[in-house]
Amino acid sequence: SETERTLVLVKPDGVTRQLTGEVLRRVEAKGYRIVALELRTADRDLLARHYAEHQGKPFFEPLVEFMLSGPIVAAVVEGQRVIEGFRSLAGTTDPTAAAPGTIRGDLGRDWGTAVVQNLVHGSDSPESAAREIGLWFPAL
Ligand code: DAT
Ligand code: MG
Repeated sequence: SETERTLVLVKPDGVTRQLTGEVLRRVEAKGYRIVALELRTADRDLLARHYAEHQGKPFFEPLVEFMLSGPIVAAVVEGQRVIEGFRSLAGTTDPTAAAPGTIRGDLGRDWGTAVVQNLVHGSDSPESAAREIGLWFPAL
């Protein structure tokens, strides 16, 4: 298999809870390489593009509002099969159900909010990764 790149986001809940280092530590300890890294506050247009697949769903507006609620750490991470590998490190979407040992399973929980706050984003396919890296790091 060839080297892949994926987009990793530490979402506003992760940055606010000061878990950025913990997330990046796990990425690096797994042996993946951080090739781009930025702390930024997103805007609505970027988030609408990023989450285009979820437009029209009941959690879309709460999701965008949550992602606008504070700074995000965006990273491009590289390695063999890193797209699948980071999704595995992150754990399943619902942090209550996510397996212990994963970022979401160890560090996340249900806070009773309209959108699931689960600390991190990882691209879900090579097509998504290319599209999302283009949105967040157009110069790469
Ligand atoms: P993932 O982030 O695991 O790829 P996704 O792409 O299906 O999950 O959804 C994007 C985010 O939206 C997810 O991280 C949390 C939130 N979300 C997903 N499904 C939800 C639901 N049924 N209710 C509330 N929030 C949801
Ligand atoms: Mg997704």
